[in-house]
Amino acid sequence: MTGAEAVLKTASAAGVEVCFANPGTTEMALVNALDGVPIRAVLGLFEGVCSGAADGYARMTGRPALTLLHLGPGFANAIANLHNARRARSPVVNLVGDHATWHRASDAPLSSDIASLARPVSCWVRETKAPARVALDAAEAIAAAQEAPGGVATLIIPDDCQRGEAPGPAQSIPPVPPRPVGVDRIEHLAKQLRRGKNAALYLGGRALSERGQRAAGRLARATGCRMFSETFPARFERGAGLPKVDRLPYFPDWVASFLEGLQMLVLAAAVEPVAFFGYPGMPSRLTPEGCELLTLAALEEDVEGALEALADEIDAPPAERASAPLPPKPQMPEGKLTPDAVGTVLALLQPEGAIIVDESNTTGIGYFEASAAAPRHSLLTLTGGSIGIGPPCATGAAIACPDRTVINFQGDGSAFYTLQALWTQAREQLNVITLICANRAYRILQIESARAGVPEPGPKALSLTELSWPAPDWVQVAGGMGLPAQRADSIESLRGALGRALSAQGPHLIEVVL
Ligand SMILES: Cc1ncc(C[n+]2csc(CCOP(=O)(O)OP(=O)(O)O)c2C)c(N)n1
Repeated sequence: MTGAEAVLKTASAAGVEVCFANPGTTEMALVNALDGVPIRAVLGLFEGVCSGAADGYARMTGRPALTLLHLGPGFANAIANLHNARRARSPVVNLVGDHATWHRASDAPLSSDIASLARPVSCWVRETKAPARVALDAAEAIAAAQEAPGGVATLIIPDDCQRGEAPGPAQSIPPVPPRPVGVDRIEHLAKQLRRGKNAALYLGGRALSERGQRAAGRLARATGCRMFSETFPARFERGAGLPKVDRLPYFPDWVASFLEGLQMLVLAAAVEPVAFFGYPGMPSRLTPEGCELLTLAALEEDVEGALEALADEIDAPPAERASAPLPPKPQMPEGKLTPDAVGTVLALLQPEGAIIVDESNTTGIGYFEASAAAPRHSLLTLTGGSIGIGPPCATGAAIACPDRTVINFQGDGSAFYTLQALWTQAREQLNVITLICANRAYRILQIESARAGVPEPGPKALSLTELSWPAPDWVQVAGGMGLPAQRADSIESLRGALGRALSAQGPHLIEVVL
């Protein structure tokens, strides 16, 4: 068997089911070996689509997909969304082809230092040295990606190691599971929470699963503490039947009023909140002065188990009796199609079990509140601030969950980074509805600039934050990629377009003109 066959047989035996690929000559042995394994091969027309799709897939399954990338330049194109995957702590396994070992010294045009590109976004990087080693390296990469809390593993495989003779696939290596939290810490935290201070649970990672939130809800009911999520959660289970969990706001002055008076912040698979950017005169750390910071579970620890143990320790009533009443549903908006109206229409129409990939940026500010009482859904956000995650992440989520409707609530500026994902959605006939929020601007940059004291930007500054000329025509863009598309410029037309898209199969795009 060749090294390439051994790698893919190893991956398949370890439970890998999908490969998001954009290959080249140095990956053709792996490409050809894909026909010999039950791994779905999905072509992305840009490497950032492959990496973002692997992230979305991992967020919905908890398991890694493969990406297949072409040497240093292919990997470089994938980096921005690997950065988001790293921040989401998504398990992802990158297979990167390289020149044959004997060809390296010639410094051929595509040669580069792939490992140096990979290190900043990867928790594990290795370059295979021999075909006899390659399957074992693949098994280790897959285990490393899944080691709690999850990360990006990058395996660089020279062409001759793919083509050379390998002894066979390697045995799967069981990944290191989340570490349990010790009884001492649970008892200490129970004592602290009982002191009746103004306390809050700060939830990230698996604390935002249904199980995590139910346990957190018991704690909140029993102690009166608040609970809120990270600003940009990787996956947040939400909607009817779950306790109401707030979300930490984005701007530091909003955070200051949100956290005012807080005396104790308990970290549950989240790290201490910091400002997204360094604003002059504002602190980097957002925890109020004098507020105690306690860790219930670090990122690599079993936060769901820890929340349950803590709730039991303080004798909190069980989840059934503790489930909070739902906030009221918002009214269907009337009048102009404002950003808030778009979010409210979406919240009112999204179906049971929807996966919402939210990269709507300024348009979606009101959506989080509006959707608190929506039917059960999963919310996936931009974890690493590197825009262009939405369309690929929605693609990967749809492949992970073919029976659920994926709605990509998407800023137009951000969509342009990875719009090739639409083509993959059409080719794979995925159930993704993309709502393009066509404000035809980088609105957040305009807002940040005004907040920094520049109310009237000059013509050059304006030209660098405006997309209005030429006005992008998203209906044509979608048509060119093979997707049916509609345009909505009023609340009525948005309701109609979304209703039609929801009752059809396959991908759709709606350009929402704001
Ligand atoms: C990779 C990357 N490039 C550039 C930026 C800077 N940036 C942040 S938001 C943004 C514009 C977003 O525009 P859009 O998606 O239309 O949302 P809006 O702000 O208009 O709501 C830009 C360019 C970034 N965060 N990441």
